[in-house]
Amino acid sequence: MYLTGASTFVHGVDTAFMVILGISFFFLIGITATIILFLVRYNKKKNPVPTQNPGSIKLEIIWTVIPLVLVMGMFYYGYVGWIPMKRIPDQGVQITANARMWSFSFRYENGRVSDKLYVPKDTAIILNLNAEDVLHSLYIPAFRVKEDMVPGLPNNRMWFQASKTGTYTIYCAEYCGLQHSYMYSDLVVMEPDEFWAWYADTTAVVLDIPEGADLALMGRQIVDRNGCLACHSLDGATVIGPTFLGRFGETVRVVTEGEEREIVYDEEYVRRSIYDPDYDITVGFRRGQMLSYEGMITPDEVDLIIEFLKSLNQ
Ligand code: HEC
Ligand SMILES: [Cu+2]
Repeated sequence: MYLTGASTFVHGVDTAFMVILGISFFFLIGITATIILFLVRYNKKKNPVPTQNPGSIKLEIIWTVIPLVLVMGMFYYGYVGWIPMKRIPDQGVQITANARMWSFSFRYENGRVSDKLYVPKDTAIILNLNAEDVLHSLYIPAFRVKEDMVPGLPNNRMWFQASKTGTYTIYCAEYCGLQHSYMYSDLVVMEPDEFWAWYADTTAVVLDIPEGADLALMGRQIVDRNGCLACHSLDGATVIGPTFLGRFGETVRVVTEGEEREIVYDEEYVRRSIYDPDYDITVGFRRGQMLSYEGMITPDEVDLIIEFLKSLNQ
């Protein structure tokens, strides 16, 4: 089963893994058997006078050469599995993967942005990795790929090629703060024609609100999708940022350009908090924790978030 993996890297990584696991098992069993054999054969009752062994060149050579061959074998399989990951092809679908505390987002060359990674099957996918705040790591276990995302590191890239359609999990594999364990997303592998149709569907970029839709519920989905709840609770508790519960329409104390002032928590305030979070800092909280969602959340989506926040007061 392990020969037909979800990506082209699975075979190489799994082969190296099985070789190392096999050698480890061979020694686990061999050494355990030798211990038991020696316990029986050379215990005090059976072998009352210990024999001095002055050394043996032959033995020294054997136990140097055999392990050398084995570790070189492990190295070979490891190297052969790893080198294709480092040879990033020139041609492929370029996607920018963006990480922030504590969510991923993916930007395509035509400007489409998504919180899940959608890719076509049997095509080289080149991810340009970008971390906005701290170290993150993009890990797709089913694909056997993982690469650290380092803030400010130029040419931070990884690539892979999917062999099977389906949905796989993407994890952040670098501890990046309190809600690190909530930082995951999906990788959706589609047939190429299906993918290109999705890619070209720019109407999806413009929000389509069906008649009679529950705006607050749509807002809730946007909040979920963007990972806001990692920092803002819905039950009144303070997490990293202030709670969303019962705040809309209230008066809040904020620090604006060093001056403390009172301001009404209204549409304008929410919009500014999302696009320019450091402009007003809610008293009791630190600046720089929330990053701007400019370019990630459209103004239409902000309106829906506002509807959701209002609904929390009812
Ligand atoms: C990494 C943590 C974090 C994430 C993620 C985050 N925020 Fe914030 N947010 C904060 C902090 C901290 C503050 C308070 C400091 C400030 O005003 O910038 C804040 C303030 C706010 C405020 C003002 C709240 C008040 O009571 O004064 C709003 C509104 C807000 N965030 C909305 C959002 C929305 C919507 C999202 C998701 C799109 C989001 N935040 C994602 C940390 C976060
Ligand atoms: Cu992370």
